Amino acid sequence: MANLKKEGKEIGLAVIIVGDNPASRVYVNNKKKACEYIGINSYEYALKEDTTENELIDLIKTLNNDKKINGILVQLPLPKHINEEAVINTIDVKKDVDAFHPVNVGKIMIGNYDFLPCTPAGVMELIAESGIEIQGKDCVVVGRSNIVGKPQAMLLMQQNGTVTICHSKTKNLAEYTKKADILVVAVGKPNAITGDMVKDGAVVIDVGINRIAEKTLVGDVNFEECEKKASAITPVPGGVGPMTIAMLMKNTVKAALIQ
Ligand code: L34
Repeated sequence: MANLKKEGKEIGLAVIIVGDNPASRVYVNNKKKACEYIGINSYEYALKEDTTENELIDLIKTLNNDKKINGILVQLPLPKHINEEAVINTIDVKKDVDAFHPVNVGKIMIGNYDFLPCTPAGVMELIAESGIEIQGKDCVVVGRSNIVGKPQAMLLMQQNGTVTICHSKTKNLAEYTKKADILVVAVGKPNAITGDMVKDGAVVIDVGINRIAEKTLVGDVNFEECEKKASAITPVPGGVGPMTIAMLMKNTVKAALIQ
């Protein structure tokens, strides 16, 4: 297996985690493992829950100027006393491997971008690698978050899908989901999509990760029911989550190349 470091390429990713959200801890650990696997130097900054916004912003400014750091990722969510927008706005646009900075978000909207946000990019990769065509398909995205729903809809549209965005105020959600050839769900609620809401032969992509018991993870989609109808469906765990991490690795390599 190729390994960047063994090939003499030094690439650095800074991962900042604030507080002790157990899910964030798992995700950050998985990111560090992926870095190790492909040979990216990962630098973890685990900050205390009571870190101030200014302290976090100062750390980002230091990392912006650090030559050995090519990518900076601030794991979300942040504690409530910290303004996420102010923090994201501080990240150097060229080191923004999450593509959350408004400049990068704007570039995606225009269609001329360096980085794509990792989760929607992972979904696009899954669709492409499965040989599923998007052009002309009815695509329904359930959820309108800045990190998944909105950019996901944009990417599907750029691939010539006909895109509908549904959200918590959508009247009669099933009416929309039943029309979807490609259904992407990112709402953070178990069983948000049941079998009766899915068209025969649909492609169902489940972005949700919900902890329903100490060790039990489920997505937003009722897998057992929807599997019977879907032509392709992603599981949770082992579906979109690992793709998110793969896309982070891709963005980090790209950041190093750009710099
Ligand atoms: N800044 N914050 C920033 N960037 C991101 O791209 C994320 N996201 C989301 C949360 N906050 C973020 C992630 O990294 C979600 N996310 C993420 C990353 C990895 C996994 C899931 C979500 C993952 O590894 N999922 C495994 C199971 C993990 C487990 O056992 O809990 C899976 O197989 O789905």
